[in-house]
Amino acid sequence: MKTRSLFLLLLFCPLISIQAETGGLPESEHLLRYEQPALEWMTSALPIGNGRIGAMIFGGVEKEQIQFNDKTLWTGNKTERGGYQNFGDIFIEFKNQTPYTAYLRSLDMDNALVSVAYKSSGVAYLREYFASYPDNVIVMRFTASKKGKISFSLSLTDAHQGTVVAEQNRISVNGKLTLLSYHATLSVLNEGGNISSHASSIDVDKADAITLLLTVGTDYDPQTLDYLTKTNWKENLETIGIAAGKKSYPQLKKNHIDDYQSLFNRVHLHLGNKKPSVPTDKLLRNYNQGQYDPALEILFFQYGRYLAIASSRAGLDLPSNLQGLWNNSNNPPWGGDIHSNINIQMNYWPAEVANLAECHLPFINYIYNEALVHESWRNMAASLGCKGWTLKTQNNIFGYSDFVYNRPANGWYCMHLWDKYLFNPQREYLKNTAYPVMKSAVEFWLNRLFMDDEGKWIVVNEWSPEHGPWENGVAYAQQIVWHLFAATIDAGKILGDDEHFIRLLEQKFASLDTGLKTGDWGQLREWKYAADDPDDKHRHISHLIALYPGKNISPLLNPSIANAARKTLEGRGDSGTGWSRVWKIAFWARLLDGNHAHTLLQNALALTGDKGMDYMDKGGVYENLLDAHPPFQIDGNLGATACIAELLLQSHLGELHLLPALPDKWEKGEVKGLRARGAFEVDIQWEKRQLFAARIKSQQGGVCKLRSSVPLSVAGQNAVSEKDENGYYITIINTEAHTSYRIMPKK
Ligand code: FUC
Repeated sequence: MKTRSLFLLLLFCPLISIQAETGGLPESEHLLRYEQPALEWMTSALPIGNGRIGAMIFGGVEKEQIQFNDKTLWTGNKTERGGYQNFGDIFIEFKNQTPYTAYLRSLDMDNALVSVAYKSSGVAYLREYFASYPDNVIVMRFTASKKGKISFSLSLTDAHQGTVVAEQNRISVNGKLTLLSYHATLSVLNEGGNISSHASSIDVDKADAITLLLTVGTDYDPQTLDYLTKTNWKENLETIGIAAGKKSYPQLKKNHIDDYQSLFNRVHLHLGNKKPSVPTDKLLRNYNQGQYDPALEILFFQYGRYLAIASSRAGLDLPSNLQGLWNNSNNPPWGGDIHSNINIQMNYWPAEVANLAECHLPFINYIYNEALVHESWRNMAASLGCKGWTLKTQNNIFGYSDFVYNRPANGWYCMHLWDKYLFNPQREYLKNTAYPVMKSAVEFWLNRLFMDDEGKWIVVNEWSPEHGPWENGVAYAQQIVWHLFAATIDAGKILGDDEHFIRLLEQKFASLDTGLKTGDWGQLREWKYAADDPDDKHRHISHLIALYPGKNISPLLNPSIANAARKTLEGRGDSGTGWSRVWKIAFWARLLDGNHAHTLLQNALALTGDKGMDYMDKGGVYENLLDAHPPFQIDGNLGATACIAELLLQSHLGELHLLPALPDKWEKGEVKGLRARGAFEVDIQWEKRQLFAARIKSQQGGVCKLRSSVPLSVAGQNAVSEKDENGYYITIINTEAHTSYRIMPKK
């Protein structure tokens, strides 16, 4: 053996053995870690999920609590609102594990794995938890460094009045809610020792290692007209449990990690930082006390991606809700519903840009099903004397919609359908999924427009969520209808088989009020008639929807309107609920003001312990980095990822703007794997706040227009970089499909 490798071996040997002995903390780059068990569900427990089922892990040493959910477990039906429900808890009372030392609890985002490690009486204990998408189960594994050291009593509580029965090595639960029935099975697989069952609990005595498998399900099916599955759902759950039980723990873990990493590993963000050397709660506290560390911002960015994967996977056509899928209450805030006036949309902002297009599908398919397959949203349009479909603000999973009308939500939902196409143009998808839904929404609005004295088409009687008067021509509605018509015209032209309709739509569109008007204090008007209060700090800023996620306000397009948007934002201030702070990151990014956007990012990362309802300015994050409205609401987490991406890459104007809003604090860094409209994948490196190198991977070929603040050259191409009237350089590449282009600043 060469001296150097021997040296390395000696150097790393002690490390390896310490790790094996303690079970160790995962060596992950993206780790939330804590040196104490979670005390509270909302603020400190750690989430796992496979897009359908999930759990919150507390990590208590003597008493472990694993609260679990199934995204479909709802009370209510087509006519009764109901609410998203807690499924239940698993409690494990361990024996002989106190006192303990060296406690570590972590969520490893690189592997989607929660771990708990500690030592007691010379024994190192390790627990691992994950929710597997490929095997469709929640897996829990307990090991110890010595044989025969695992003894506990296991029980499961159903959050409703179902029956809980323990038999042999299984605890099963059966129950029924308003419409849906549910079932869960928890199996105990022991290596060594003994297990015995009692009425509703199981005892494990002196085992070497234990694997617990949890299968959970309901008879919900979003594709059938009565929302009930026609399959043998309980038998299927049994089969899933049996199949998982036949696999070894390493095999289950490998399946899970391979699947998860195929999504998570697509995007990397580095901000010239090192891995945090302190636990996450400390990191957060330090950050809040002025010890700036971009490592926290990276964790926040990647946490949104982790949570998107954990709460929304292809296969179940049901979007994540106000809490993703994590909920420990049978009366959660707003019923844990699907809220249409910002929240559900924000949940899906990261899907395309943060390279998780598959995770968008539950929302896309939900929109399609509710708009075209089920009746409720079409009936609502019909009851207003209109064609097409529309909805209200609060929505359960059975098409039931209440609270006030939020008619423009149909257009806002269609932005998602259209954006999905722009990021990955697929004709079949456009023709069969997006266009029919978009056209139907357009038909609704064609019935609700009237022409005002100035010869403009105006939307009748709308609101600006959730304040002020109902009026004609409200900016929120006008802007959404503008985006809907613009997108539908583009879509119709691409498909080329609906010419008559598109011609008619173009005529309307030409005289449509854009909802972009400035007001008396230089602001963008929220209402056409009512005055805007300069001191209004309302959390919703719906009249800037054309700035983000829309595309019709930009300093590059209409600078005076963009200035008015800036005035509006200055008026609204830099505070707000969790999601409101996050939305403002994107607004400032789109105004190309990276520093102001970064202030909002810092405000979004305000550490809070507030769990009570607040509508004003108590937003931030909890110790476990879950976003606080307050209370916990996941939109702020998922939205933040998309908004951070807007600082580095924007593509809404039909061009790839590289580093459009880089904050001064991000002096040096690298992002890999972001996606841009036009089917491009983008890596960017920067140093001294200037672009250093980039790589554009063209997936489908076609023209790629780059915007940058420095002139660029493209390796192997004769691309010219020309300065435009805004002082940016424009570089055009004619790309070939499946080809990468290396970009450098011109010397
Ligand atoms: C909207 C917001 C609230 C909250 C609720 C779930 O109505 O105005 O702040 O986020 O949704």
